[in-house]
Amino acid sequence: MGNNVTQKILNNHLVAGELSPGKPITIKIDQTLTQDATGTMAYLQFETLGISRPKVSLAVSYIDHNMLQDGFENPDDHRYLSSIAERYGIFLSRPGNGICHQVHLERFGEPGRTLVGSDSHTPTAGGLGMFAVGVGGLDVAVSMAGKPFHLTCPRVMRINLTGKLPDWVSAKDVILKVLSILSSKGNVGWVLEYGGDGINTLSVPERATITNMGAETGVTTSLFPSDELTRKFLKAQGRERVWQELLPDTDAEYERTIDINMSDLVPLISQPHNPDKVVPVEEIAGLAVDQVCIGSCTNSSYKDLATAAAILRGKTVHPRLSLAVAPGSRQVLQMISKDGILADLIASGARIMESSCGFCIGNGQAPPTDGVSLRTSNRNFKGRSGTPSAKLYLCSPEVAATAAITGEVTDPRTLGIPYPGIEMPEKFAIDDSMIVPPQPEKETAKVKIIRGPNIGEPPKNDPLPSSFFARVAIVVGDKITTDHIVRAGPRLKFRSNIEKYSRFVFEEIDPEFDKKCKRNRSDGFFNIIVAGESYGQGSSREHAAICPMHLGVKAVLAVSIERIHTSNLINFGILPLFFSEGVKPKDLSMDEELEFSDIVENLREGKDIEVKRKSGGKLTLTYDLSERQREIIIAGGLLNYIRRGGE
Ligand code: MIC
Ligand code: SF4
Repeated sequence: MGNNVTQKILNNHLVAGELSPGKPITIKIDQTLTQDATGTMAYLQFETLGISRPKVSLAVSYIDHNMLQDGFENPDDHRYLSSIAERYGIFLSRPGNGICHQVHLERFGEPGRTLVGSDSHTPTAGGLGMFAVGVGGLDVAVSMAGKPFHLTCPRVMRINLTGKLPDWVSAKDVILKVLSILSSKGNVGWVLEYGGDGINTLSVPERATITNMGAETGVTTSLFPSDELTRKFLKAQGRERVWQELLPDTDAEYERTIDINMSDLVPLISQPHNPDKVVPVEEIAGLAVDQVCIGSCTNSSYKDLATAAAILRGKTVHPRLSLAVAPGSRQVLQMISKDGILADLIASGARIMESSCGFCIGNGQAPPTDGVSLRTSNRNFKGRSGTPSAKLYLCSPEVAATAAITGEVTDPRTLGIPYPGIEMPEKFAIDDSMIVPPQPEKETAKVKIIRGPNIGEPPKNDPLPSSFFARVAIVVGDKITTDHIVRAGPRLKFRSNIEKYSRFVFEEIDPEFDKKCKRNRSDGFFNIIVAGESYGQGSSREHAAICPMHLGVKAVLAVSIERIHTSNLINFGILPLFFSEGVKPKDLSMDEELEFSDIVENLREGKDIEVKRKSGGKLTLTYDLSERQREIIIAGGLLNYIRRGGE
């Protein structure tokens, strides 16, 4: 039996374990990336590991998320990150150089290599044939320390693309179609591997749109083979030397296959408040729109912006709405400014934003009250935009630009103009002057790390007590995202200060949560979070585990928990537990008191956890943890575990 692309890369990087789906394995990591919003915490933890230089072939620190600088906190974070990069020999992509995933694709990604990044959209690099996984900051720090990366050997699903995208239908519609089939839950442990004749019509930036938003299905990663089109992209980026062919064997096997004929696709749109609520655009045509935002790591390539500009050329943005455009990288911005595309956008009335995450993470451009905002980004969770009552729709640049002219959701096929049909450029503008490369170690050993007053301490935790009392501090429903747990937007500036950030945990759901947790702690109780399905969906922000840890949360009891968040909980010593048959989250109530006994012994023996309810009766809780993961929790988290010599 032959190998698929995923198996080939994993085989080449396997350190320990057996490549059998569902089994724990460790792999060698070639590259790491961080961004500023998760990076400060990643590097605070990296510093405690006592390593003088990263032990991976390439480590890049991007500053792209937190750019508003409405106070000293963000610029202090940027300065901390740049001093860390200089001191430890890490590439630094300076503010203004672009969104991490777009820049990584352009300047650093290499087919056949492994990448971990402290951002859930790291699989964007899968568009180049990389095995790229989004993880928490601590996992990146540990990878930089040269430790192999632990994961569950994935099941591989082939997404078989045939046909060719019709005019006005684009790569975004492919991934929206995939999301409509797979939904955003129940896909933990899978890899989506794209194949079929249809991929020969998709350029690398288009493939990257697809692998990027694959994150919304909850899979481990998504990837394309590396073929002649990959070579063409790398050549256009002046990096043909890193190209290698990587195709599945003709007799490669997949656990599941989904066929999508791209010729049958129509423009799609995802409705509030989850990316998987996908319908054809024509179904909601006529809906009045207040805002259009084009950009984000999903759709901010040269082609995306050139397509939008061609649609907008000679027209003015509809009087009802505001159009924001954020180019994905400085390379994209330089190119569109040289060939007049930027001028077209400006002439149409577009508001040109910095090359950064911006609106996508609620860093400015909040929509009006109850506003309808059409975005080319990948997440439309409630409140993410900064306006809790806003309704976010996710669509392609074609659909977004069309709505910017008509003022309402409009099927672009009805516009009556020829499809722009923009090709990927033969040559991209290459200018790495905003990327600071590492200097020799002897020259940087004395570089001073600059910490502003908002840069806190790396998180600390005690080992898990074997027996303790806890109170249910919150009961939440299904699909609670990390945006619900700890908001980004205006709270982003506290990413390096756990003490402060912790005050805002669950602020939209229960503004008293932190106070309750603190009160329970002073009464001698730990805290428990009770949740429904798909808890922790979305971002990789480990703060969604660190802040609860800081507030004395010892366990999350849920119906199911998403992959990255599960690892983050484990990394910070919080037990991810599941209800046994027949019990539901709503069977537990707020403030209910629970007694946990002999947990450490039970965990070591792999036994279920029995909890005594003060209200009477018992609760049996289960878990799905490897022996190593159990030991990490017992140690009080990954940092403690490693300091004690754990691998
Ligand atoms: C996101 O899109 O939610 C983010 C912001 O990029 C996060 C990381 C973060 O919270 O800093 C992600 O996707 O991991
Ligand atoms: Fe940035 Fe948005 Fe992409 Fe996250 S999803 S990396 S916030 S552009």
